[in-house]
Amino acid sequence: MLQLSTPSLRDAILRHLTYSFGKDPEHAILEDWRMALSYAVRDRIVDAWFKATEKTYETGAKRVYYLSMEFLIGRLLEDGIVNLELVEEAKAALSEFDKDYHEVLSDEPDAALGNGGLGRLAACFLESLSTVGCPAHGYGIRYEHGLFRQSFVDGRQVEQPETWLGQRHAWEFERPEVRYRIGFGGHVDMRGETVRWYPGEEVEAEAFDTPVVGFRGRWANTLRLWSGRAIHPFDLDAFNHGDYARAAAPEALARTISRVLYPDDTTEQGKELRLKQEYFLTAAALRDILRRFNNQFGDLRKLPDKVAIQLNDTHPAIAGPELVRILHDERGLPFEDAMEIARGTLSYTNHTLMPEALESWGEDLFGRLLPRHLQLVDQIDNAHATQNPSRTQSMRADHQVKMGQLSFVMAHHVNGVSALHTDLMKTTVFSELHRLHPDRIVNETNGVTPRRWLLACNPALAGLITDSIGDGWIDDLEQLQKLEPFIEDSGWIDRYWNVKKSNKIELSNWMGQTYGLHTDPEMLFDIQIKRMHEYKRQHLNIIEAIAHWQEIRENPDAGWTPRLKLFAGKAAPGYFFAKDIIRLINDAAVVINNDPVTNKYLKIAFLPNYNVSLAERLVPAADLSEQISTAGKEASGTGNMKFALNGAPTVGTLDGANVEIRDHVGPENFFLFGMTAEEVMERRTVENHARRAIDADPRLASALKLIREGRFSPSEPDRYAGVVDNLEGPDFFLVCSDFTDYWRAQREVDTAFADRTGWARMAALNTARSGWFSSDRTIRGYMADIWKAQSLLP
Ligand code: F58
Repeated sequence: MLQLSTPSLRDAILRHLTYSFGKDPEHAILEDWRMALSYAVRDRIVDAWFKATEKTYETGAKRVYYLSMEFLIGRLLEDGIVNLELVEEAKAALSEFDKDYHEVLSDEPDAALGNGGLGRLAACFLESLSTVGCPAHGYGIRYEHGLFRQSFVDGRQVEQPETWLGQRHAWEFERPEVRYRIGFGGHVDMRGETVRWYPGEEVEAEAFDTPVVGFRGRWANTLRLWSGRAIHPFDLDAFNHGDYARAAAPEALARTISRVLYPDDTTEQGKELRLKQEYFLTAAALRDILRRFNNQFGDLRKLPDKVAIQLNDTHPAIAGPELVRILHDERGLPFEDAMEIARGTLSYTNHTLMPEALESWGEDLFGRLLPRHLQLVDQIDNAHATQNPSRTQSMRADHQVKMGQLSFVMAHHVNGVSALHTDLMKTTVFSELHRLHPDRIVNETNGVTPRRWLLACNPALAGLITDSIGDGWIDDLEQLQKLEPFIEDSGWIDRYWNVKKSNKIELSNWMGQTYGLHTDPEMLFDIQIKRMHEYKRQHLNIIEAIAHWQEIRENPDAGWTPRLKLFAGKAAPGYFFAKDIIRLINDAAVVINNDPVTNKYLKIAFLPNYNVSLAERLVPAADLSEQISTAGKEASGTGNMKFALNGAPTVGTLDGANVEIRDHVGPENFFLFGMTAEEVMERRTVENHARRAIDADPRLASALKLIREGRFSPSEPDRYAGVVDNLEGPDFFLVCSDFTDYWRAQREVDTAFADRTGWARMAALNTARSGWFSSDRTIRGYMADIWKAQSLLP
C-alpha cells in the first residue's frame, strides 16, 4: 500500500489552506481555517480507514451493517482530533496562525440527522464499533435538511429549516460510481414459479461516505448515506419548449426523497414519503451489502456467516421482505431457504413500547408503493401462522402491516435497550411472540461513547481522572472504579469540586454572552434536556418549580438552596401539547426570574435549539440530572448516562436505564421518587386519580390554580386551560400522582446540596461508578450475543 509520510499538522493545515482552498493566511476566513484543519485531520483518518478496510478483506471477517433512518452525529472535527490524540498539536498549530481552537471548532455545522435518543445512539455505536475494531458500516439517508432549528417568539416555539449543507464541511466523500436504482409502485408479473416486480417509478440512490475513526486511530469504519437523484435529471424536450419548471421536475421529485428528516419523534404518521424513505434506505443498503458480499464470497447460503444486519427500530423493517424478494425472485432460491437466510442475517432493536409509536402501514398505501413486498409479507405471515398454530395475532390485522411483528418474525434476535424495557417487551407488546420464540428477545442496555461525552466535552474532568488513574479509562471505562479510593481524600474532592465549578462558570459566561442570561455559578444547576413529550414530563418539573417559588415567596428567609433550572428540547411541529409546555416554561420563567423576592433562590431558563453541541456544553456543568418520565415509558434514556458520568446525580423514577444507573451508583447517590411501572398501570385504573392527588396536596393545587388563572399569561389568562384540564382530568402520564413524592425528592436534593463536600462525594461516586454505561460495552454485547462478530484489533 502507498505510504506517505505524515507532515506536521501545522504544515498540513497550511498546505490545505493554500492548495485545497486557494487562500493565504492573511485572507483566510474562519471557515477556511476550519476546513483546512478538517482536511489535515481527515488525511490521517483516511490512512486509518484504508488500513482497516484492507484488514477486513484480508481476514474475510464477518461485517456488521447498522441500518438506521437517523444518525445524530453533530460536529465531527473535534471527534477526529480527540480520537487521533491531536488536541495539543491542533491548538498549538492554530495559535501559530493566531486562531482560537474553540472558535474554529464551533464554526462547524452541527449535523442533526436525527430526532433524539435513537439517532444519537446510532452515532455513539458507530464510534464504538470503530474503537473496538469491529468491521462495520452504518447506512442512512443524507438528508439535505436535518431536524428543524428552534427559536422562540413570545415564548412560543417557531421552526425554521435546518441547512447543515449550507456551509462547507469536510467529512463526506461523494461516490458517483456507487449508485443504485430504487423502484416504487408498478406491477407484479407472475408466471408459474417466476415472479417479477416491474416498478412504475425509479429514483437513483447515490452514496456519500464519511469515515468514522475510533480511539487512537486504530480502526475506522464507514457511514454511508444515500442521496436521491433522478435517473434522467432533465427533460430536454420540455426545456426546448420553454417549460423550465417541467424540465427540472424529475430532478426535484427524486430529490424530495432525501430532502428532509421527519421531525416526529414517538408518533407514527403513516406518510407516503416516509415509507418511500424507508424503502429507499433499505433497498440501497441491501443492494450494496450483497454486491460487496458477492465480490468477496459469492455463495448466498453463507450470508449469515459473513453479514449481520441490525435494524435500528422498525424503520428499515422492509429489509425482511426485500431480502427475501432478492433471494427468491431475483436469485431463484426457494422461498423457505430465502426466509432462513434472511432470518439468519437480520436482527432488530426495539426502542419503544408506546402503541402510538409502533409503526404500521395501511395496506393500500403499502401495496401501492411496494406491491411485491405486500405479497411477501402475507406469505411470511402465513408461513409463521402455519408453523405456530397457537398464534392468535397476525402482522396483517385491520388492513394494516404491523412492522414490529414483521421485524420480530424476520429477526434471529430482538433486543430491548434496558433491562426494564426488555422485560416489559416480553410481557406487553411482544408477549405472544415471546411465548412462541422464548430465546429471541435479549437485552442490550444502551451506552454512550466516553470519547465525546467525557474526554472531549469535559476536558477538565478528563484531565483530573487521567492525573489520578492514568488514561486507560478512555477505552476501558470501567477503570473509573479506580477513582473510588480518591473520593475519601478531601484534597482530591476539592479538585473534583473545582472542576465542576469551572465548568459551571464557563457555561454561565457562555449563556451570558449568547442569551444575555445572568446566572450565578454558585447555584445548583438543575438540568432537563431531551425531546419534549408528555411522558418525559417537563410539565412535572415546571409545576414543581412554580410550587417551590410560592413556598419561597411565603418564607423568603428560610435558607433556601439557590437553584438554576435549565430546560432545552424540541417539540414535534404538530405536537401542540408539547408546544404548550415549552411556552408555559418560558412564561413562568419571565414571572419567576423577575420576582425580586425570590430570584436569588430560583431562576429558570429554556435554552433554544437543543442539539448535540448544546448538550456538550450543558452536560459537564450539571449538578442535577432530571430523568422524571412516567415509569414504563422511557425505553432507556442515554442523557441519564451522560449526566451520571459527568458527575450529576439523578433525580428520577424507576424507568428505563435509570434502574441500572441507580444499581451501579448506589441508591444513596440517586434521588428516587415516584411510582413503579407496575404501580403506574394500577393507578390508571383508579377513578379520578388526578383529582385525588390534587386534593391531597395543597402545593400542587395552588400551582395548578396559578397556571389556570393566568398568573403566567396575564394577556391571555386561559392560555393554559387545556394543559390544566388535561392534568386535572385524564392525566394519563400521572403528573399529579407523582407530584408529592417528586417534591419530597427535590427537597432532599436541596438539603444534600447544602453540604458541599457530601454533594461532591456523591457526584464523584456517580462518575466512578458509571463506567458500565460506555457504548463500547454495549457494542461488545451485540457482537457476542447477536452478531457473532469479532474485533480485528490485535
Ligand atoms: C429513544 N427513542 C427512546 N425514538 O425514547 C429512549 O428511551 C432510548 O434511550 C433511545 O431511543 C435509544 O434507545 C427515540 O429516540 C425516535 O426518536 C423515533 C424517531 C422516528 C419516529 C419514531 C420515534
